[in-house]
Amino acid sequence: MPIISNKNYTVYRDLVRNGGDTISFFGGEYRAGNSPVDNGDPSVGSVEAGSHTAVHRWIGDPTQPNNEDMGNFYSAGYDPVFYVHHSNVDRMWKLWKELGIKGHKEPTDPDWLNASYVFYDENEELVRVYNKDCVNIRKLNYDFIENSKEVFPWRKSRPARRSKNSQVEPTGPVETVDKIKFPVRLNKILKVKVKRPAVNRSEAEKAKANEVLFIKKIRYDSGKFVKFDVFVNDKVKPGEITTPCDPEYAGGFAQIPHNDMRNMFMGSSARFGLSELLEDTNTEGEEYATVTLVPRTGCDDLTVGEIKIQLVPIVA
Ligand SMILES: [Cu+2]
Repeated sequence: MPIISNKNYTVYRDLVRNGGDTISFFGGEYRAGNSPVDNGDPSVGSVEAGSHTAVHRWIGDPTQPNNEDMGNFYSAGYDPVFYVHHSNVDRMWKLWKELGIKGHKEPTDPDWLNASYVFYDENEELVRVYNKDCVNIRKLNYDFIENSKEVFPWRKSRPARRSKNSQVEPTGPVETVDKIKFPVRLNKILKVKVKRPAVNRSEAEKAKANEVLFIKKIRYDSGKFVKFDVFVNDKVKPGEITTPCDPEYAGGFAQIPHNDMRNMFMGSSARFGLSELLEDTNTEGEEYATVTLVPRTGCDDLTVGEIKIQLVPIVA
């Protein structure tokens, strides 16, 4: 699949399919006083998890010992492209907000609004910047020069619905998730059936809550690049390959390494929006979803502690 169309599907996944609510888009909450690692593994947000991490990995130089500069936390900011790249992450935030989809709401918690950071300005003076001052980018005296959201090719990049006669029921037994002994090591493909909270939801029910797949308590060596992909209800015929442009591809979990944290294990989790995926794979009526985790790199000692599907209320 050409990289250019693949890219549009990735952005659609980041901004629409996997970013259906505040935490799914921005990521889990980090609170002062809680250690990130012990804090119940806050999830990665879709604004960061897909295209953002892929670009870090793609630009990082594989001939350097730690994929410098963009491919490692300590060195990413040495590359001038880092600032362009993160401006685009900021732009993705704006686009997500302006899509006008119910549930696309910024956090309103005062702890978040009043969180602050210090930076040096152009005069080498220390300045404190609050989250609440960054919500409205016009206050920051810049904008992105685009006024028609309709022009973005990714907006039309919802994967095409799979035709029923191209689907086959998988052969061979697949364990249900309650039979799996967690934590499970992802040194090989893991395929499990996960019970869904509801089947055949009406449009009114879908407007009230998103169906979300949670991969929780992921523990990984933060000194290396890790990535696994997640497929749901993949029923393509044997020999056919499911690509990131197909509806069965839920997304991936990927982390850029910290060079100074080799053999230090970090906790995280991931969320994947299922509502559109189930529609597009003709599987809304199935009691179980078949979830496949495919390790791609660095997963030999990565473990997963929990897999479940829940309804996440959509806050108006
Ligand atoms: Cu980044």
